[in-house]
Amino acid sequence: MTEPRIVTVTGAAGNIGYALLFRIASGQLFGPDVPVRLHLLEIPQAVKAAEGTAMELNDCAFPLLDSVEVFDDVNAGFNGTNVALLVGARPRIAGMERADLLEANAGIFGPQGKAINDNAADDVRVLVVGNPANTNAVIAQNAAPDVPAERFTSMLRLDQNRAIAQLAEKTEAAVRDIKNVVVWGNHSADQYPDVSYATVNGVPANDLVSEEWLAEYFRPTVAKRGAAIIEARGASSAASAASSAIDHVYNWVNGTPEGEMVTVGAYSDGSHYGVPAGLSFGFPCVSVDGRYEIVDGLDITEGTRAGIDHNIAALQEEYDAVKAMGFIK
Ligand code: NAX
Repeated sequence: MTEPRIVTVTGAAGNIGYALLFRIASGQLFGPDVPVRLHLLEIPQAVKAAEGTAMELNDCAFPLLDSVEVFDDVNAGFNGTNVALLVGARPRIAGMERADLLEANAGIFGPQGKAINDNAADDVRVLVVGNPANTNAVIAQNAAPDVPAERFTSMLRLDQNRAIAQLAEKTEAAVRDIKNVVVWGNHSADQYPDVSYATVNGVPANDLVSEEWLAEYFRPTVAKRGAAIIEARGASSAASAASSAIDHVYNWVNGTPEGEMVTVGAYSDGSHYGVPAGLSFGFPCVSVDGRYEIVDGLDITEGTRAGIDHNIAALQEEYDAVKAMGFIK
């Protein structure tokens, strides 16, 4: 057994929180030898519900769960945090403009970033799930000048997993036989799911599927999957989002398998694929020695270039909007 790790989950009483917490407590976030201490951070109105979830977590008698505490104070909630999963966010309600949504969420992710800066462990790793995830990650990162910028990530892994599932179905392959699917850019319908580097049982995916299928079915299906889930379930993706958050952090801490890259909403320092500095952008990454590194030098087709550029424009617009509101220096 190693030292227990503190994991803070915001929005712990929400749908994703409920699907996520039990998997963390059972040891799937770090592995079977790492005990966890869970901090459940909520807004005051949802503390009672989070306490109910804490009771259930205790009732599971997970051998790796050392403690569960519920907080509504950000500084206490992030005290000593090794992994922060920022799930809670303000949803878009009818009549809300995009600018209102960005501002409402900046008011959440700014203070959370500062609280992480001031209270979390030196090795803190942050994954932003709450939407708009990429820009929320930028806001949190800007409020945390003492934390290395690359420790703030946003979640594109669900998009990657959705893309793998579609490719597996089309090629009648097992998911485990598919490697190196990438989703560039924004966790929104703007994203660019890309099979240029993907293999299916070692065969290039591009040899197995047509550009017509990619353009007319694959890319729109993956990009609009969130809306399709809402339409079918009457509620947004929860278990699949939680599962992808587990994948993201597990690989970050334990490494990516040899020869495989995964998609991370990673901090751009301006030196990769023409993405401006400061954006949180879906990039192909490998995890080496506990750090996600962007994979450079991939051949970029004309189609991929257009997809990347489209996402740069979308994310730069959000960045400029929150900067004009004063949330980014
Ligand atoms: P829910 O509405 O079920 O839960 C959100 C929870 O966050 C609520 O319990 C609420 O009280 C809490 N919360 C709100 N403000 C908070 C704050 N300041 N501090 C702490 N907690 C706070 O939403 P859920 O279905 O769990 O989804 C959560 C977020 O994930 C949403 O923004 C959603 O859009 C986003 N998603 C992101 C995905 C991704 O791939 N990046 C995919 C799934 C999901 O759509």
